[in-house]
Amino acid sequence: MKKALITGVTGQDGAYLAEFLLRKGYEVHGVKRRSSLFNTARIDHLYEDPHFSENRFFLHHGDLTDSSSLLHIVEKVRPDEIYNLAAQSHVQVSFEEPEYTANSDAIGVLRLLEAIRTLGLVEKTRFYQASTSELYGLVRETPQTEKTPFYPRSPYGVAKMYGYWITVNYRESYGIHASNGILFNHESPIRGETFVTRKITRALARIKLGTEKRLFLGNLDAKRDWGHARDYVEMQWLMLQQDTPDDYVIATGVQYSVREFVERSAALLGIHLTWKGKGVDETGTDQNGNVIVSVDPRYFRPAEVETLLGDATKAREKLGWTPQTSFDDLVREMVESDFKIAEGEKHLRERPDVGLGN
Ligand code: NDP
Ligand code: GDR
Repeated sequence: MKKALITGVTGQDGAYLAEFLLRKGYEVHGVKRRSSLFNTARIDHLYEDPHFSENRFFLHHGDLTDSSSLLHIVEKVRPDEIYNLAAQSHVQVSFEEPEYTANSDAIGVLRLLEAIRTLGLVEKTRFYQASTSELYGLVRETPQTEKTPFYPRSPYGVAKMYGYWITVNYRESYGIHASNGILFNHESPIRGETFVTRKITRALARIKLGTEKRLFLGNLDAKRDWGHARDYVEMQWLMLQQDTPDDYVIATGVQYSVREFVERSAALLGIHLTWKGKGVDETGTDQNGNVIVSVDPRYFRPAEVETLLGDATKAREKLGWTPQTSFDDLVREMVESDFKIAEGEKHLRERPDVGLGN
């Protein structure tokens, strides 16, 4: 039975990948951080009572900023494949925590590669690095391919650039089977709630049910190439099944603006919108009953990535990979899921007997 180690297993991609690898018959080990509240909501359904012998899913405490924990876990598990998905992954937060972001997103990659090297696992352990379209930042050509020059625009992007190159370097220097997936934005119903897509679907679902009034966003004109996380984790696995390691762009090749994402979500919910530059309105609607979407400069970034559009021809030709989920289906799935969650929240709030109504 093959063994995989996933860092960032409690995140969006970690949850989909763990599920995917368990279905493929892997023994899956995940690295999770200690936190004061439970942080395993996305993977709880995969976790089985460790007292049962057929259990194939295991969690270990560790942190990308702590070499000793990583060395210990890699030595204990001796995985066939490591998927490095852990990262401080929020671009705006990286401007507020640049040093921590560099420690986890840049040096963290080095720590894992060094663990493979120093533990003598170069021949055994294959390595996947979660690289990103944020590397392109101020884009030099459209669409972006594996050959497009990088120009990161945030401490996150700069840290990920180190992660990209150290992965290439350990492949070339030591012969580690190490690959970069340059993934464009990918979303899902379990996307973190502060990324723009989930923020939109969550807020509009609540607005529809009357439990929230307003939606405040930053740059509405930013354009992204949005795919579904479920499709993208399959590619992460495919990359490690190749005889030769390599780097691949993973994208849909279609681009929409943040404004279009809002419009599509609102249309599915039957919400009529009106756009407003600034200011706060107590009611949340204009005189015609249209829901107001406002721009709050608080969500502007010191340096913005205005437009991203990927060309995944190489992945299509070499890995046989194509995305399965269209933009419309992605938005629909997220809206439907958040509407159900919002209904549940509303139901609880309206039940004084469970004490959440006050
Ligand atoms: P999430 O933010 O949902 O998940 C990040 C994961 O990393 C969480 O499990 C988080 O733990 C963990 N983590 C954060 N910091 C540390 C640390 N110091 N040590 C150990 N674990 C840590 O991200 P996604 O699942 O969306 O993305 C997965 C990876 O892919 C990330 O590296 C991201 O940068 C990259 N990426 C994502 C894209 C996207 O559109 N989703 C596109 C391109 C790249 P906790 O749950 O405790 O916070
Ligand atoms: P991104 O995703 O920065 O592309 O990074 P995010 O959803 O945060 O932003 C996308 C675009 O929307 C604009 N925007 C807002 N963003 C947020 N979060 N909140 C808002 O209110 C808002 N209003 C407008 C942003 O300015 C931006 O242009 C994601 C992460 O998953 C990274 O880890 C990953 O590497 C890249 O995608 C590819």
